[in-house]
Amino acid sequence: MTTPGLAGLPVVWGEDCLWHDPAGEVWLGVWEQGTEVPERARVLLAALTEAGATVTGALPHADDALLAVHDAELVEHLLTIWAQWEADGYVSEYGRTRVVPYVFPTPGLLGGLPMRSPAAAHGRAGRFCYDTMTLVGPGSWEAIRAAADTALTAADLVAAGGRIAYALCRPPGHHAGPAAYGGSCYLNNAAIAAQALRRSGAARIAVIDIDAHHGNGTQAIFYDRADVYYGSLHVDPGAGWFPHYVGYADERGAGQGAGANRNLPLAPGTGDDGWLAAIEGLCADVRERGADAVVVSLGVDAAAADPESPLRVSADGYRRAGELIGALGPVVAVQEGGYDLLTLGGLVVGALAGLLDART
Ligand code: SP5
Ligand code: ZN
Repeated sequence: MTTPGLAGLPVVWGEDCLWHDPAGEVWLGVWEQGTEVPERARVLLAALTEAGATVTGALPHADDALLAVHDAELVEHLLTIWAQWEADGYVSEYGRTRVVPYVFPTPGLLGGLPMRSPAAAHGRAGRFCYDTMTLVGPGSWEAIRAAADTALTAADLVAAGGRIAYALCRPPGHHAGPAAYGGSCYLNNAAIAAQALRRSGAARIAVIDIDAHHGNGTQAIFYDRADVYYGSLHVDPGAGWFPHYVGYADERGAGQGAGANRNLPLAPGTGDDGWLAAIEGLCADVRERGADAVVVSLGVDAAAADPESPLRVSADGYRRAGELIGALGPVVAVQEGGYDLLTLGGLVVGALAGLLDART
């Protein structure tokens, strides 16, 4: 007999999030099993239901909410690339069952020349994608779009006066930038929710990203803005961890956004004490700046058992993180990473219970 701990918590869920099955990832040139699997969502849904949360369906939202943070070309690419890949015979003639890029238009390749849209789908595949791990296949777009609707529906609940709402979405989003996708992320669900909250009248938003990895996409989207603070704690990219090139402490924002970006890189092996101290540091920023609503990028891959990060956070650590963040104000929690199927459910339930229990 378990004690329901999430009574009254709205969990927004869209069945279409299950359609995306990357069927692996190409890592260091080799096709591997991959960890961002549909089963993650099933596990979370079961755990949250068991804990007494109220599951509510994701509602469709217009594309303008996506286009408020992403370039139209990226959205169009994600919408069309699989159909073109299939129609052009990459599956039937060459056995390439997923879209995997092989050429990337880096600044060094372009040398200052304008971006092109290559005629061949295998050339175009790398235009917006920055790694080989973020594959597109049948059903990917439906899930990508459903994940955004899930985050938007959760944002609506908080905009309407709710204190907490949770978006049970996949694929995750925080590595997706204005015109770039990677890191198992395609559209930035958390950034889309944050911008929707701005549009519904909240003047100042704080995004707190507790996924084990730096949310380079969210940072890029809001880097020059003062109205959306971005704070992240994550395994130090300088110690050899994804996303390698971004997520350093000296990235503090630019222009109007100078000072509104905070990165707290953590050494591999960091456990509850160091991790929670960093969260408290981000919370202090938010209290000082003020925020009308908080978006939490709720990845639970900093947990000790997770295969994708070397951080060592416990289930109790996640609960205490929820208590710290929930005290800041209304919260939209958006699911990001978290890959250990055996512990995933308990970690998210703990974090959400902490948010619910927080004293505001
Ligand atoms: C949302 C999110 O958590 N994205 C994680 C992206 C980091 N992925 C890095 C993957 C590195 C390769 N993993 C290989 C695991 C051992 N096979
Ligand atoms: Zn992560």
